[in-house]
This record gives sequence, structure tokens and C-alpha cells, in this order.
Amino acid sequence: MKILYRSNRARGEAWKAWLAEYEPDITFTFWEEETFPSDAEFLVLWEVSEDLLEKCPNAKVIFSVGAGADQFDIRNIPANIPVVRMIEPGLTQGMVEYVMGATLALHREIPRYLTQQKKHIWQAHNSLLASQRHVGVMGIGQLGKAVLLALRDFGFQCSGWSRSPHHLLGVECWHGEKQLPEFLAQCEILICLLPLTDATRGILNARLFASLPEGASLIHVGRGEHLVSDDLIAALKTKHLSNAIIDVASPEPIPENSPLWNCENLWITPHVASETRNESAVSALLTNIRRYENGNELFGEIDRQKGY
Ligand code: NDP
Ligand code: OXD
Repeated sequence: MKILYRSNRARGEAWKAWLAEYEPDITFTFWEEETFPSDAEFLVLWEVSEDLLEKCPNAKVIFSVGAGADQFDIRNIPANIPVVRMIEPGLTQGMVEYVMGATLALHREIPRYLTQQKKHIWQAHNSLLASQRHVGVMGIGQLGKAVLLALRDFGFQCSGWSRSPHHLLGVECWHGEKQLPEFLAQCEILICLLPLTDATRGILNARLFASLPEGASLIHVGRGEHLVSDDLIAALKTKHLSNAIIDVASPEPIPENSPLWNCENLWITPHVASETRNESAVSALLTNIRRYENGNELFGEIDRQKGY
């Protein structure tokens, strides 16, 4: 069995070593190696190139190394080759930790106190308890659901929004475009955990921000192309939004001359909210390869109609 890998080298080295120890029948090759295995069956990729399938005529499955698979133009991949995103517990836990940290920072107004500190101002403001704060998550998928459950268990008032109906104990669930304004109207802190598709590109725009309550905040951990950054800057300037934390941008890295860097009340992290973890992910990958070989459904296969 042959895996071709094209992504972060250190992770690949760790996976290769792990497979050599536990699954020695699997050949694991790096894309950049000179002896290119044209007979590779399982392509495990973050970066893609147009000649991918030309170079790998025996590809059976394409796996994304990450939770998103929007880097692939799925329309150009033959229907008999499933495209699969990463679902693994380490990636989920990392996202829960990042979003929980960001939510608590906004909930307890840490940005406001940091601004005061710069001006040497010692001034307390009334604070709310989590039970008095409403947090909403766009996307009730693998990651959004785990985030919502953690926020709910922490005591926040929670709601989620998705494409199709969901039921989550203690979480008010909304779905579809029609229900979006009602969902947004409650969200003091809005978290974006959507996949990037034709339907979600540019969704974080002036119209959406206007539907949020005055003074709401945004945590954006989806994809850069969800966000119309000029609209975010404008909403922060007018103080309709009080704060935003963005982990993703378009393009990445954010160019040196982008107004995002100097925008007040905006925190930026460089696409680090979560990442695929070496050990938990290699076993998730292996499980899926075995499932493919046994003719079973794959965990995380992209639905070509929905695009995610
Ligand atoms: P899933 O596919 O499991 O979940 C996607 C969710 O979004 C589902 O609830 C889906 O609805 C909902 N959704 C999709 N399209 C729409 C739409 N048009 N309107 C309303 N809801 C919609 O994805 P994951 O939770 O695994 O990952 C989400 C995203 O997080 C990734 O695609 C990636 O962009 C981002 N990510 C970012 C990382 C970072 O470090 N910043 C790390 C990992 C992921 P339904 O349930 O009805 O299908
Ligand atoms: C992912 C990411 O999709 O890191 O996993 O963004």
C-alpha cells in the first residue's frame, strides 16, 4: 500500500516513523522526494497542484491533512476518487481550547483592560457571569459542536446555526438563511466555524455585522475568505462591533501594508487556532484507509453536492 504525502515535513516524518513501526507494509513517500511514486494510492495533502492526478494516475483517495478541504477544486477530481477531510480528536480539542480562551478574553473584556493599561488607567468595569452572556456559533459540525458543548458546560447561553436542523441539549439551534438574522440578533459573541463553500464565501460582511447586537464581538476561526475585511474594519471603527479576534485571513500571511494590522480592537493570530496532531491524526488516517479497503464509508468524506 502506498501513501504520498505533501504537507508539513516534520509531521510527515513523524507519520512515516509511526507507520514504519506499526504498519510496515505501508510505503510512505514525500511529494518532494525524487523517486516519485506514480503508483501512489492514497494522497495525503495540504497543498495541491494542477498536475496532481496526472502524476498520480492510480490515486484512490485524496485526504486533506486538515479539517478543511477547500484547497481542492473538487469539480476537477473524478467522482470515483473520494476527497476526505481530517476528523481527529486532537484537532477538535485544540479548537475547543482556542475558542474557549478567546471567548473568555472577550467575555471578561481583556482587550478593554489592555487598552487601559497602555494609557496607565486603573479603572474597573462591571462584569457579567457566563450565564449572562450569549454566545453563538456558525457551524454545528465536528468542531462547532464540540465548541458549543464546551461553552454550554462552562455556563454560557449558547446557540448554533447550521445548514440543516440540529438538536443539542442546552443549545438553541437555528438553521438556514431564513433563520440567520434571528440567530444573529442574540449573539453577543459570534464564532465562525463554517467550511468555505460558494454559499459561505464572504458571509462575514456588513449586512451580517449589522444584524448583531450593538457592541457584539467576533471570533473568526473558519477561513479567510469568509470575511470581508473592509466591512469588519468599518464595523469596528463605528464601534458597532466592540472587538474581533481573527485567526484566518485572505491572503495569508496578511500583507505588511494591510489595514488589518493597525485596526483598533482587533486581535490577530496566524492561523493557529488548531492543527492536526501527529499521533491522533495518523491513527485516524489509518482507520480511514482500512475502512476504504474494507468497502466501508469514510469518516469525513466531502459531499460533492454540499461542497464540504
Ligand atoms: P464540518 O463539515 O463538520 O461542519 C460544518 C458545519 O457548517 C455544519 O454544521 C454545516 O451544516 C455548517 N454549514 C456549512 N455550510 C453552511 C451554510 N451554507 N449555512 C449554514 N451552515 C453551514 O466542519 P468542521 O467543524 O470539521 O470544520 C469547520 C471549519 O473550521 C473547517 O472547514 C475550516 O474552515 C475551519 N478550521 C479552521 C482551523 C483553524 O486553525 N483556524 C482549524 C480547523 C478547521 P450542517 O450540519 O447542516 O451540514
Ligand atoms: C484545518 C486548518 O483545516 O488548520 O485543519 O485550518
